[in-house]
Order: sequence, then structure tokens, then C-alpha cells
Amino acid sequence: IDSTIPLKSRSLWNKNQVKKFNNAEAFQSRFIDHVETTLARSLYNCDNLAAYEAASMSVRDNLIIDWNRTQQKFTTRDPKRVYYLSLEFLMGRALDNALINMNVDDNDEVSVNKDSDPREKTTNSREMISSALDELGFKLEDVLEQEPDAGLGNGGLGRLAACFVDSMATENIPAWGYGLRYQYGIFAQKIIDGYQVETPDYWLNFGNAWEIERNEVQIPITFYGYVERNNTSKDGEKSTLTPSQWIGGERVIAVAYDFPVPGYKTTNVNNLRLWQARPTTEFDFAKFNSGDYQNSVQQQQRAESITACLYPNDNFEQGKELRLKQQYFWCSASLHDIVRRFKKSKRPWTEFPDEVAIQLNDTHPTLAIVELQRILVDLEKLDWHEAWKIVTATFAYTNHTVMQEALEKWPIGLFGHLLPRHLEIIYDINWFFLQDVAKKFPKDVDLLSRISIIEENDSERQIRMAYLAIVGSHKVNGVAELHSELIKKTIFHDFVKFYGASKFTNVTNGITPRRWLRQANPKLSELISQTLNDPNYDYLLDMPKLTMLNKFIDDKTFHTKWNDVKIHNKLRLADLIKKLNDGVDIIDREHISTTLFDVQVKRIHEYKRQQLNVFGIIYRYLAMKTMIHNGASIEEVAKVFPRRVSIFGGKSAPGYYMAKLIIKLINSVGDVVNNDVEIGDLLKVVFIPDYNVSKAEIIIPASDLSEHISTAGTEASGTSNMKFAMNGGLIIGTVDGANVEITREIGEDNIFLFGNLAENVEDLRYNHQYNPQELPENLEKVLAYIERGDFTENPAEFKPIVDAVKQHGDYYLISDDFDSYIATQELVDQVFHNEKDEWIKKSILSVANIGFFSSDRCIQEYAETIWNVEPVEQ
Ligand code: Z15
Repeated sequence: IDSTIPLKSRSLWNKNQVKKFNNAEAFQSRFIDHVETTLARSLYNCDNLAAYEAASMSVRDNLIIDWNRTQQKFTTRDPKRVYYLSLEFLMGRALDNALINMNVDDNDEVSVNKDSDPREKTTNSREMISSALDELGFKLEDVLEQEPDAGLGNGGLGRLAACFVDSMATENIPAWGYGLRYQYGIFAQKIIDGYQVETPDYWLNFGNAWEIERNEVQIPITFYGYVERNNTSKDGEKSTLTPSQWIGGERVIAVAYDFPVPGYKTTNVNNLRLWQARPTTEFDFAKFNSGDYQNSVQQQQRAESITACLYPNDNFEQGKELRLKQQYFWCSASLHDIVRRFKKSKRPWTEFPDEVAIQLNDTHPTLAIVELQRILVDLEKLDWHEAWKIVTATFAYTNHTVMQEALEKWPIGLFGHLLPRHLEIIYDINWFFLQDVAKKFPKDVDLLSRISIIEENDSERQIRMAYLAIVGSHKVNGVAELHSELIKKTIFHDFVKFYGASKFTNVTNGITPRRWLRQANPKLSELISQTLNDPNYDYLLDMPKLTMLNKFIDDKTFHTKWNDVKIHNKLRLADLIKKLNDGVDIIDREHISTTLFDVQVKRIHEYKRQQLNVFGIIYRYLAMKTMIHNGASIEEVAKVFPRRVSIFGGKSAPGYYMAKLIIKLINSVGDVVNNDVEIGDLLKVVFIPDYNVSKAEIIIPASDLSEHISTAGTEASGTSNMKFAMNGGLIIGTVDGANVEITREIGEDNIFLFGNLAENVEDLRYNHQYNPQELPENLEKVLAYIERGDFTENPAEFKPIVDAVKQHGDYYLISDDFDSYIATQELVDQVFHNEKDEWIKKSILSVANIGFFSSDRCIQEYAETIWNVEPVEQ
């Protein structure tokens, strides 16, 4: 934008500068403004939805003022910036979070008085807005309920990105997120007759108050076409030759949509920039001259399909062309945006990595590496090697999985058709890389094919995106200690050999305590605030402070308060479950405090082993029935198998047959167990449909126990384990992912670990293949019962789940971990029902020692050890 206001006009601008509302009255006036003008409504037709929209736009106005100041400050001070590239941002709702993070203070001196530290001030905007809305005739809770989730992600990876932008803003790091503005987020899950049915999530149906459409930021993106060759020879001299030219085919426009990201107790507001595809307004003579006007317009319209839909797979790559198109569209738009901003500084290219750090969230944005190399070599005419030095100093790559089916590989045919010039560049990157490898290990002939970015052993050659990401980055990190060690020993072993171990590092994941404690659990966060004598909730910025709760570990009145909060949250969840069950209660409210809430909510995946949980439930049910048939009274049964509700939630990828069958099994077991009068209310099984961020905020604080029971070595980190522990829930889990570090922090007496270790998994699997399997007796009984078909009209229905264990090698080691799981569940019952004080102590100790898992700590580690950036002081 090159318009500058003449000096003589500027005082007029300054005099009329927009001000933030800073008290209830000013908010109310802003609110009514929006109702009457922006929404063109009045007090006669303002419903909760309109109130939500007006409240959001009013709060957004405040955020934008701080956003503008923040961005202007970044422009003048020109610090090194971080760009977090993620194909998913699972943000959830924005309004409540904005109220918690928003800075209002009665003098609003923050902008003028640089000496005033916003962190010292009371920010109670949530309460202020609540009473302001009350006076206007609305209840804040009902207004907040109107907001649809921004579900632009699948699960852990997308929610991690959302926690990271919150922490980067809070830590005053000059950082932007870059992603896609999908018009359809993750599908809404309906459960019909026990089966998952997917329905589209058109989350923009009522507009979106939280975004600013930037029609002035439009970037043309090219696909297909061909490369105009130069006669380069692959002899290392190529770098001195003139670069190739990509003559593109299809063109679309990327339009920017900006989402303000407010930090907590700071006026810093960062930006999340999401791109949307639009048709070009360029006149395409070839298309329109054919005389078929209607058809040509329709063809243009198809541009929009690029950003229409989020791919609903978690930990699985399908290899579809449209997905690759999304990736390039997003990487190219983001890179051009970043480069344009850098160019304004007029610095030499060699300083690019001093100004820019780009973090790749998984391999999805790996094309950004290739695109920057293309920009530097083809467009800016830099020498290949000079360019490559800049590129590798700029990028860093986070790996989130070791599972083969989740690792991205693109067939070169498909890739070269869509991005012919990028394929050449990848070949060249690989060429120079393999030369270096050969130089270092001249005798190891196998190494070259093993380490090559191009996989040759399949019928079609494939690009290994993880390898490309490693070669193009200066740091590679895993997301929990165990996982980071594992990738060095397994999938990236050869790269450690070549680069040395220092390129590979660990940054253990974290979660934002603003959303996952303050927002999700107002009662617990208030109790902590009172107990720590911290009325302004400063501990949310310094979570290790929670260790001060240790002082109250034996305080009986504190125990009571702690337990009361949990009961309150369990009742809140019981309400939600009732609402989702057409108003019929499943949970016995009378006994809620003596009913153990056992929760497993996460994507449905065989490696996460929801089936192990269900088998455990069936075992329990059968054992209860046996007791009853042997003449035991319900009281006697209750002594062995006390009250428990097993709560599940989670989506399956639409094409994942086994995961969908597991959902059906859970629901079928629920139908039988919940309606069996013989066992009374001692056991219930609930599947909560459409698990998402806003449901998580209700479910997580209500759990007594949560299940993180993946096969050892398969869950890279897990982040809900941290959320449950932060809300005083205990964990039953395997020695996997971040469970290991959670155990170290909170103490091994305060977590229920079971099962085999990652180091034994390979041998166990090998044994399954070559020794016909002896299943543990209890598991045998469970599987036989499932096969009998009591859970379904169709006895063969669940056979694939049984066969996976009995016939197909039990890849996820259900049989190896089953007895240990059952025994540990018995221990859980014992402590919860007979040693409640001990249970509460464990719960308090979990919260007291969970500080390490704040995403603020995590972001500080990235900033110091990978990005080399510093906070910009306010
Ligand atoms: C995803 O959600 C995760 C990894 C992936 O490779 C993909 Cl494609 C999606 C998850 C991990 O499964 C989980 O263990 C981890 O906590 C999370 O990423 C964030 O790192």
C-alpha cells in the first residue's frame, strides 16, 4: 500500500484515533452500535445469536486496535520474526478466550504510558462483560454458546498449533501463523444407530466476526504448465548457469484473511493469516473465446475448491492431488508474503535468516523449502548454493509421528504434473545432497538409496517429504523425549549418522493454561487463584508456581473444596450428556461423587487402542454378570466393581473402516450394558457424539480418570494427557509419548502406568508372527463373547476387530497388554473408592506439578534453541 497521508492531515487523524472501550458502559454503547448499524437490528429483534455477533464485533474492535499497534511496532522495530506454517489450526471458540486474554483497564493508559506494565493490572474483562450483558438482558453463557467452533484441524497437531499461537502472542514473540481458510472444517459427527455419519461443517454460515478479509492482499498462484529448459549439466557447475523458467498453466488467487490472536496480560496481538482461493480476474482468452461462456465461468469457479475442505484424516496420508494443490497454494502464498515483507527492509538476501524463522508443522508445508529456493534462484537470480544456505538456515521441521501410514510421500508423476519446476529443484537438492553423503561415506553403497529423497524401490518413484524437510532445515525436533529419541534410532537414523546428533532435538509439547484451565475450568482456576493468593491469575503466566499447592496437600478443608469443584464439573458434564441423549439422564446424579468418570476422548485410531478400553469394559461387565449369576447381591458386586461411567468421544476418518467399527462396538456395548437392569447403575457406557474443542472444555474438567493407552512407541506425545492432569484428573496410561515426562513431573505414585515398553514392541510383534498366539484367558473370554454376537443382530459384524487380535498378528499388542491393563484398572477402583483421600492428593499433586507442560515453556524453548528470536518488549 503506497498511499501516505500528507503531514498536515495527520493531526486530524490522530485526534480522531479510535479508542478501545474500557468499561462496561463503553462496551454497551459499542455493542448497541453494532446491533443497530452493523447488524441492522434493534432491541426488538436481538436474539442470543445477534448478541453474540455484536459482542464479538465489539471485542474484536478492541483487539484490532491493539493488533494495529502491535504490527506497527513490529514494522518500526523490525525484529526477527517467526512464521508458523500449519495446515491445521484447531482454534475452537474465540469470544470467551478473547475476554480472558483481552486487556482493558479503566485508564486505558497502556497505549500512551510506556512505563505502565499491563501485566501488573487486573484484567477482569470477562466479569465486566458478563455484567454488562446482564444489564442488556443477556446471559454471557448463552451468548458464548452461540459461537460455532473454528474446527480447522483434525486433532492433536491442529490443536497444538492453536495453543502455540496463543503462547507466542502471550510471550510477545513477533510471530504469525499461516494456514488455510477452509470453508468446511472437520465434519460434524452424527451417531445414527451406533454408526458414525459425517455431515458438512459449514462454519461460516452466519459470517465470522473474528476475521478481517484483506482484499488488498491478493497473491497469484500457479499450477501445472512446463519448464523452459536451460542446458544445465549435472556436474556441479549448474549454479553458475541461468536458471530455468516455469511457464505456468492454471492460475488462481490467494486472498488473505487475518485472525487477531490476543496474548494474555499483554497488549500484544499477533496475527493468524489464512488463505482462501479465488478465481483470477485475469481474462483467459483461451477459455472465453470458445463461445461457451457458462462453462468457462464454471471452470474459473473451481478455483475455490482448493480451499473448500479440510482433509479429515489424522495420522494418515491419502496422497490426493487436491491435497498437494492445497499445500502448494498455501506455501507459495505464505512465502511470497514473507519475502515481500522482507524486501521492504532493503537488506541483502544473506540476512534473510536473521530476519525470518519458519517452523514447519509436520511435513505438510515442506514445499515452502522448495518454493523459497525457487524464488531465490529463478526469480531473484541468486547462486544455487548461496540460496540453499539461506533456505536451510531459515527452516526448521517438527516431526509428529513415526507411523509409516502417516509419512507423506508423493508419486513423482502426480507431483511433476502439478509442479514441474519444483520437481526439478527437488532432484537438484537431492543430487547435491547425495554427493555430500557419498563423499562422507564412500564405501556405504546401500546408504545412498536408503537416504535418498527419492524412493526408488516401489513401482513408482516417490518423494519422501520427511527426508526433504530434514535436508532443507537446520533443526529437526520431535514432540516428547521418548519420541525424539525414537526418531533418531529408527526412521531418521541415517540422517543422524550423516548430520550428527545435534541437528536433532526435542521440544516437548505443551498446552495453553488460559484455555485449558482458566476457560475450561473456571471453578478450579478460581480455587487456585484464592489458594495461591493470586487474585489476578498471574500464575497462568508462570505455571511452575502451582507447586505452591503442595502446602495444602494434607489440608482437609482444601480437599473438600477441591472435591467440590470436581463434582460441579461432573454435574456440568452430566447435563451435556443428558442434552445429547434427548433429555434422558444416563448418569445417576445422586451418586455422582462416588461414580468414577473414566474418559477416553481423542481421534479413533487402532494405535490409540479404544478397542483395549472396550475389551476392558466387556471383561468387567461379564465378571459382574458372573457374580450375579453365582448369587451375589448388587452390594457385593459393587464392592468388587464400584460405580463407573466409561465415556468415549472422538471422530474416525471417514474412510477408516476399523475405526468406524470400533465406534459401533462402543455404542453396541453401551446399548447392552446401559439397559441391563441386573447390574443396576454400577456401569454405564457413553459415546459423546461430535467431540470437538468446545466439548473438550466441558468433558476434560469432569474426568476422574482418563485413558492414554496407545501401544508403546506409537503416540508421539499426546497433549490431552496434559489437559486432563492440569484439571486434576488422574491418568491410566502406557509408557508412551509425553506420559513419560508427565510421570517424571508429577511422580510415579500419581499415575497409573501399565503395559509393555517401546523397546520390546518389535520383538513382541515378531513373536506374534511366528508363534501361534496364546491369548490371555480373560481376553479370550471377551473375544469369544463378542463373536457370539450378543451386542448385535449381526453376529459377524465385529469379527474384524476380533480377528485383528486373533488372526492378523495383533499389531497393536492388545494381547500383550490386556492383563496388565485389567490389573491396573482394579487398582484404580481400589484407590478411588477405598482411599479417596489418597486419590484427592494425587489429583492435587498432578495439578501442582503440571507447570512444565504450559505451551509458554514450550514456545520459549523453540524461541531460544531453534528460532533465535526474542520477545519484543511492550
Ligand atoms: C496428528 O494429530 C499428530 C501427528 C501426525 O503426524 C498427524 Cl498427521 C496428526 C499428533 C500426534 O499423533 C500426537 O501424539 C501429538 O501429540 C500431536 O500430533 C501434536 O504433536
